[in-house]
Amino acid sequence: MSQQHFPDVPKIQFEGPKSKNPLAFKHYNPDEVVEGQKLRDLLRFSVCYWHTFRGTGSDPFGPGTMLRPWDDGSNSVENAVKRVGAAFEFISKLGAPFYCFHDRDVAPEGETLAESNKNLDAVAKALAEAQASTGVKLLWGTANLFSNPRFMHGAATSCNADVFAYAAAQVKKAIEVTHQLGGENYVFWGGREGYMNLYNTDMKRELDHLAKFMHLAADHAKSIGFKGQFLFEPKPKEPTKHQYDFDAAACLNFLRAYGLLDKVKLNIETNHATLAGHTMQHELEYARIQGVLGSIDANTGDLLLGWDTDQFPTDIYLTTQCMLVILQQGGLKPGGVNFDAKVRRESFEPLDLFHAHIGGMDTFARGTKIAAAIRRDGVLTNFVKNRYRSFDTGIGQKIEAGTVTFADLEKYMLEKGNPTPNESGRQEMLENIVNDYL
Ligand code: XLS
Ligand code: NI
Ligand code: NI
Repeated sequence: MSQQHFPDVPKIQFEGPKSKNPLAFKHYNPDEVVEGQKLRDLLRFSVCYWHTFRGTGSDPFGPGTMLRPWDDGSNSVENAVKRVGAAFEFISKLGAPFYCFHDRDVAPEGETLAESNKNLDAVAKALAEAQASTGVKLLWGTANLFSNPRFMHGAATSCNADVFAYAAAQVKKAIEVTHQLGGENYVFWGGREGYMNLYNTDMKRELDHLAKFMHLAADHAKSIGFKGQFLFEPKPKEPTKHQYDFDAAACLNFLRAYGLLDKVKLNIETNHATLAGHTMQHELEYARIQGVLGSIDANTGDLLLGWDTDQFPTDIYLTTQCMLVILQQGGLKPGGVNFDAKVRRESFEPLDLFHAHIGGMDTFARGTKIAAAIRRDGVLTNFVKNRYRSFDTGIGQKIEAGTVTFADLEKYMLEKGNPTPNESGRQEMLENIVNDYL
């Protein structure tokens, strides 16, 4: 691989918290062991192809701003293959073990499905070679079922059966390429699977179709021997007014209702949690307790802008809260921490891609160590355990065991008269304690 796209950037090294070198990790030491795992294996960082190598910096008010000297701006396969070189040089210099892509990020869409498949095969060959020469692996693949105008009414939930068929063919190919490249997961984000207005929508039929689509995908994966984990990515809105994969709870209800729970887990994204009116910690914890926390798309929104701004995570509180949940389940494997994040429109130089990812990785490494320290001391777990102790013995134990009726509880309370007095929830004290660890 020719090392020529980022000539001024060396391989990023861990230099420790005292370093002032902006092109070094201060906190992410891939070999450091936390709760029995090397940070490299615990965090499984991934660079996303779409924002990092295809993002132009355009917004609704103006065109792209990004300087990407390796990219000639054409839609040719040749350009796509050249971009693979730049991408893998970037990912290797950064030291991220994984990357993720949509079919249409890596290879240009052709005039026909056959031509698009051929383009994808050509670029997949270059990706396979780049993976082999750098050791970078594929965390997950997915299909872009939202950009092309054919998907205006959705893909699996389109009212047009031919569009369903087209989407199925596209996902079939995307799963095959993901399999061929050793991808460890496959993601469904329902781009336009939702509605703008119920006047023209048969919601029942659309949900049935979405479930049918996932079952067909799982069947196909089985038939080709793809053992990767399927992941469903919640997002409440944008581009549609209501997306069917609204949040972790809605996704879980969907998976359970349609018999997909043993086939699909969740890929939780921070900015999507915010748009759903939840914290990321809530979404992660909800998924975890239900056994479906598969992977995360790490980013953050801006509370003053109401859309998916996909900024890099730089908030240590946020990553600490994420890692409290992730450590509780022992990591995300085979999932990982994918930076579904983009540099700002004003950060248009290639170097900014390094600053952004280094910051994200360091912020997660810090969050991991802080969360591990909190867990080691047991401050939160002990408090929570003690808070619910009335369910460990006596009447509480009987309630949990399911051995009492409403009549029994009435009798108990009539005899006792009044409940044992409540105790403080001590929220402020706990917030102060968490601050002590930062
Ligand atoms: C968009 C989603 C998308 C998925 C992959 O908001 O986050 O990038 O992660 O299709
Ligand atoms: Ni995402
Ligand atoms: Ni997103």
